[in-house]
Amino acid sequence: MTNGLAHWSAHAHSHRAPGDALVIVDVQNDFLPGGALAVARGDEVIEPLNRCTAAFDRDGLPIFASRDWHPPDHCSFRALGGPWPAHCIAGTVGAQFPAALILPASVTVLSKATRRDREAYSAFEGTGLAERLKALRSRRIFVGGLATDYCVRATALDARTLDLEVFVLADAVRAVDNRADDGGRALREMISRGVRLCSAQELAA
Ligand code: VGL
Ligand code: ZN
Repeated sequence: MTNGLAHWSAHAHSHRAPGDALVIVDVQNDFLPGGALAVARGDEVIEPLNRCTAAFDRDGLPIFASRDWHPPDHCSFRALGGPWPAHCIAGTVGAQFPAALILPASVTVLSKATRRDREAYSAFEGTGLAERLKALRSRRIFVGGLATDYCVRATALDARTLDLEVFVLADAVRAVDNRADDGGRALREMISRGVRLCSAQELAA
C-alpha cells in the first residue's frame, strides 16, 4: 500500500451530491518531481484530480485550488532558519500549477503563507475558505493534493474543527515522508479525527 495504511478501515464509497466541494491542495511545480521541494510521485495526483475536477465542474459543484505562495524571504526557508529549501516563491514557475493540472474557469484559487513571518500549511489559514464554504452551504469537502503529511493533513484537520464532513482522496495524495511513514501516520491521525478516505477514481465515476 503506497500510503502506508495496512487497510482502509475508514474507506467510504462516495458519490458527488449537492453540498460537496473539491479542495485541491498545493499541486504546484515545486512539489512535483524535479521541483525545489519534490514529493516522490507527486505527479501521480494530477490524473485522478483532473477526473474529479471535470466531474465537479460538470455538476456545478465548487472547486478550490490552494497554492503555497511565499515571499522570497519566507520564514520556512532554510536560509531564514526554517525546515525547507526555498520553494513556491510567488510569481515564479515553481509556484505555478503544472500545465497538466486542468482547472476550470470556475476554480477559486487560494494563496497561502504569503507573509514572510508566518507559516500556513492549511488551505483554511488566512484564505477565507471557511467563509466561502459556509456561504456556499458546503457540508462535505473532498481533499487531494500535496503533501499528505503537511498541507493536506492541516487542511483536513482544520475542516474537522469546522464540523465539515471531510474525505481525503487516498489515491490523489502523496507524502513528503521526511521520516519513514509520515504519510501513513498523518492519514491515521486524520482518521482518528473523523476524516474518511475515499477514492478519487470512484468519486469521479
Ligand atoms: C508544504 C512543506 C512546505 C505542503 C508546503 O504543501 O504540504 N509542505 N510548504
Ligand atoms: Zn511552503
